[in-house]
This record gives sequence, C-alpha cells and structure tokens, in this order.
Amino acid sequence: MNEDKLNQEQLTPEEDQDLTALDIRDGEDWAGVSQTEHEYGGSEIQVLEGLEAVRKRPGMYIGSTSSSGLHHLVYEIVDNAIDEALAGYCKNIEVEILPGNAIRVTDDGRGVPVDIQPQTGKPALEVVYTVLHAGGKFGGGGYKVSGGLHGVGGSVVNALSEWMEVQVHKNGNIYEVKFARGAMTQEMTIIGTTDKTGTIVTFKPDPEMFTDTTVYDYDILHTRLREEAFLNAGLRISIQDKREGQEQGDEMCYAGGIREFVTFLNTNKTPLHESVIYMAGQKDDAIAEIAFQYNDSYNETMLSFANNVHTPEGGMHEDGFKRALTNVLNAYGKRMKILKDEDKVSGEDCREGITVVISVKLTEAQFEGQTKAKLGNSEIRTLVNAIVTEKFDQYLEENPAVGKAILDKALTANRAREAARKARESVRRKTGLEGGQMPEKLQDCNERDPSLCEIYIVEGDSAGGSAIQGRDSRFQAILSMWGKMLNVEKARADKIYGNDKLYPMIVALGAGIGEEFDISKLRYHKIIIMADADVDGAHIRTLLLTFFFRYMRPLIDNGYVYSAVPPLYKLTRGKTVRVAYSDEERDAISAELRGGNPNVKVDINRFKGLGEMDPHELWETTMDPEKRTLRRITLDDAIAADQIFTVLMGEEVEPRKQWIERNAQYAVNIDI
Ligand code: 0RA
Repeated sequence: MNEDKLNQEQLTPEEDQDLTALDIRDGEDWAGVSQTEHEYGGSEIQVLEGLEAVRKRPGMYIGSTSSSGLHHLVYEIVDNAIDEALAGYCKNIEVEILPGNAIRVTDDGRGVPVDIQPQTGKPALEVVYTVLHAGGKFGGGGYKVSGGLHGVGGSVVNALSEWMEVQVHKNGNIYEVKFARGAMTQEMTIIGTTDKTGTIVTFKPDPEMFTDTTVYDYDILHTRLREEAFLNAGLRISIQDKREGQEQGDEMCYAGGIREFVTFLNTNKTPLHESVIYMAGQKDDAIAEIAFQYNDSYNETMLSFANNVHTPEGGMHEDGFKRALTNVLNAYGKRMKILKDEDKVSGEDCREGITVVISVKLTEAQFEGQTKAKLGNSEIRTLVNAIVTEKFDQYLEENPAVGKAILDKALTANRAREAARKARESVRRKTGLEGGQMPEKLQDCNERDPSLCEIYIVEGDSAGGSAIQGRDSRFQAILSMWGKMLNVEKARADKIYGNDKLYPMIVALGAGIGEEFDISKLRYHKIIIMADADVDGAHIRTLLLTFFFRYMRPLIDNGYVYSAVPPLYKLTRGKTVRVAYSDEERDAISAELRGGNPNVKVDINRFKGLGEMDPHELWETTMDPEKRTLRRITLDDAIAADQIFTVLMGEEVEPRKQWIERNAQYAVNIDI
C-alpha cells in the first residue's frame, strides 16, 4: 500500500537508541528556559531574543522539525487568513507550493495593519512578523476566536524561514517587508498601488532548521486545507502545486460546511439513512454545530474541533454529544417500544457505525491533555448536550424509519458485544490468560521492563526462524505469523477474539483490545512489524496496521508501532559484503566498491525476502539497534488512514480498484 499516507517518520539508528534519553533531556530544558530571559529593556533585543528562542527550540513552537513541523508552518499562516475570514472580511485563500518548496499564501482580507504602533514606533506589519505572540493584539473588531497558536504564528514562521516576504494591499498601496531567518532585511516600503485589499505571505523554510526534509507533500496540505474548507462553510480555499513536473491543484468550497464533511467521510461506505442529520445552537459567545450519519460498518468516526483546531483527544464537546445521543436513543426506543423494559443500549452500541463531526467556537478555549488536544470548557458540554437532546429527539419523532434503523443497529451491536464478552471469557479460560501463560508462537525476551522490550512480528516461518536465532534475546521477543490473516475491517470483535492469528498477538502484547485496551499493561514499547518489501509484505503490514488502528489505537497514538526496514540488495566484492536499502544507495555503494575502476567486479543480488537471510545477516541489517533503521508509524492524519483502510479492506470493490489504479506507481516500487 502507499505507506506515505500513514506518515511514517524515519528514525536513524541514533535516534532510535536515544528516544527515551532525548525525552528526558527535553524535560530538563523546559525548566531551564522558564527561569531565564525577560530582563532586557530594549524592544530590539526582545525581538531578537524572542525569535532566537524559536530557532533554538523550534519543537516547542511547532511540535517538531520533521515533516510534520514543516507542514505546520503553512497552517500557521493559513490560520491567520482564516481568522480574518471568521471576522467576516476574507472570502478566498490561495496556497501555492512554489518551485524550490517555498510557500505562498494569499488572502483577500483587509490586509495586515500598516500604521505605526505606538508602543514600538514601528509599522504594525513589521511587528506582527518579528515579535512573538504579537498577532492577538490587533483584534480589529468582529468575531475573534483564539485557539492554539491562532494569529500568533507569523513570527514563528518567519524565525524558521530562510527568507520571508509579506505584501499587503491596503489603502490603495502595496506595502512590502522582507526578512531572513527572522531578521528584517527590508523595512516596510511602498512598492506600488492597488485597488484590492489582502495579504500575501511568501516564505521558504530554513533547511538549517528542517534537517529531515524541506520537501512539501501536496497530499498532506491538500487534506488539511480541505478540512479547513469544510469547517468554514462558504470559504473558498485553493491549493496549487507549481513545482516542475508535479503541477496539480484543487479548489475547495463547501456551502454545506460540516454536513458535506460527513458525506465526504462516508464516501465508499453504505449509509444507513439518506440525509446527514445536522443541528446547531448558541449560548452567550459559544456556538456549536453537529453533523452525523450512520453507515453499515462497525466503526465509529468522531472528529471534533474547537475554533477550527482539531481535538483528537476529544473533551467536553464530545462528552456532551455522547451523553445526549445515548440518552435520546434509549428514551426514544422505550417510548416506541423498540426497546423492552429491561433493554438498554450502551454508548458504544449507539455509536457503532456513526460518522460525526462536531465543531464548536468559543472565546476562551481551554486546551488540555498531553498534547493540548482536548477541550476542557465544561459549558460546552452543557451546550452540546442541550442541542442534541432537543433537536435529535425532534428529528427522530419526524423520521421514525431512521429512528428504527439506528436502534436496530444499536441492538445488534449490543448482542454482538455480549457475544464477544462470552467468547473472550471462554478463550481466557481455555488458554489460562489470567495465569499469564504466553502463546506457543512467541519466543519471549528475558527483560521484563516494557520500556526496554521489543517484539518483532515476523511474517513467514523461515524468517521467523532466522529472527529467533539472530535476535538479542535479552530484550527482543519474536512472534511469527503466517497464513491468511483475518481482515478486521469485515469482522466484529467476537470474531477477533476467536481468531487463531490475532489471538496469540493480543495475548503477547498483554493489553487487551477495543474498549478494554489498557496501555499500562502493554508488555513491549516497540512493536516492530517485519515483513518482506514486496506486495505480500505490504498486504500483511496493512492488515496488521488496520487491526492496530481499529482495536489498539493508543499503540499508534503513542508511537509504539514501527516497521522494520530490511535491505534490498547485497553487494559483494571479493570478501567485502555490503547491503543497500534503496536503489540510490546500491549505486553509491557499487561505485564506492569499484573505487573508480569499471573493470572491478561487484556482485549485486536482490534479497528476495527476509527468509533468504541467515540469522546473522538479519541481525546485522535489520535488527541490531546500533545499525538498523526503523520507521515509526504515526497517524497525524487519521481521516486519510480511515479512508485508506475502508477502501483497501472494506466491502466495496470499485473504490478499491480505483485506489489501486491511482496508486499503481507505488505498487511498482515495492515489487520490482
Ligand atoms: C488585525 C486587524 C486587521 C487585519 C488583520 C489583523 C489581518 C491579519 C492578517 C494576517 C494574514 N492575513 C490577515 N488579514 C488581516 C484589520 C485592520 C484594519 O481594519 O485596517
């Protein structure tokens, strides 16, 4: 499959080794930073100090300096334009990826203010992009919401850019400022006249800061901008890739807002009822909108946003929705005699197969949780609960056929859950799971501290054998899998417990599955999928990832899942043996071994599969923490992953065919 869509981060051997150590060091530095600074008087010094701080610890401002941070720069600038749209003054936003991977964001708002700011004696335009957290100070009336770094990110992007230019169309003039790595290289200058208004920000991310990559991924930006277009009904957002040879673009504008978002998320799924259910309401400064539609799958897709900021950890808006949904459905079911007196459907039952988007806007959003991705304002729970309780009940009264379909599904889910519980208990008794007995297929390690333990999930018997012999048994466990694995996309939980391929893995990992998954019981903090670099390997990887995504999601959220990267080629010159992980590396090593002499004979063999390597080779190339490369599987983009899994693993044949055709180039890459 196209694994790029799953957003894998490369870990070099050192990073792989140092992961824990790095985290600890970060913690110490945090404390250090908060004690210093703030002693300087002059605004000049403060400007440099501020932006220097950003360049010193970019991760603190944009999360990371990997690909995800690189893309974050674009969102910061786009967010400023969206704030202007929320204030009611901007209708169009255009994002361009320019040759050389610079980015240009153009909006048709009022334009960043250009008048002199009294505190600094400088044009506001200069201040906005050079002073940390300056954005919010210019709230020029209208509806202004603040969430995360909204409106304050311009200076952060500037600090992390090799160069940046801003042009403002306003008052009949075109104003321009220029910067390099945060320092101003051209003061605000009038460079022409105009009859328009708006702001154009162009920047090139600094390769000194983004050492992993400075190459933008069109699909990542496209997905995020589409999300922004759904969340801001009527706002037109376009994306254009202007890099040579990869020109493409899209224009997104959704009059139906989050209603169309739900329809989009349910593409390729079979809806249980025709139209999307939509409701909205307001209290004081807070607005909430909810849209949902059931489909015939077993998965729940809930996406929530506060001030257009995605809240993957949920929070009060989601809590309010869940509570009201369960209450309304139980009350309605009783009233209509679909549920008998003693029957009760749980929250989980009520959400099986639902696709929901919740979007709230509020003035003082409180973001909580580990990644500041959870909404903490309790008044929002009350608001969402009140809206859903009133409007959904009314909807069911008016649409009894939909009500019946939803309750029937919830009842079926309820019975399946009961069957799953029984299956689980019987398996537990049979295998003595409670007694801690491990499956036969597992060769465990000696270490017991999960943070030091790794488990390799290996495809195929012979590869499993080599891995068992080659491993370092102190901390590396091996679980071999072979044969046809269950496609979890087409099965309910009761089937999964009974499955002879998945069950040993569930027991080995030790943390349960689904709603009972408990990450504190996990026995290994590195779960490494080791499969061949061919189509079959990609298939088993996809099946495993689908399973982790649907039933052990915290594994992925915590970054515990990795893909091993086995070498593709073996190069031999006399007694010297080297391996290469890509075609480029093969050519480079081959040239190196020849030492400039084309007559020297270098044997190049392609590894056909893991099973072909002897235990020593496998250890040296793929398992030794000092030398191996691991790819961490992360899911920034849960929506894309959900859709890819639905398409690749679901019932519908046509979308799968289309997806495979569209991504055929990747299939060619993995199976030469
Ligand atoms: C504050 C006040 C005014 C405009 C903006 C901010 C503004 C900022 C950005 C950042 C990117 N695009 C933007 N568009 C507008 C209005 C000032 C006035 O009324 O003149």
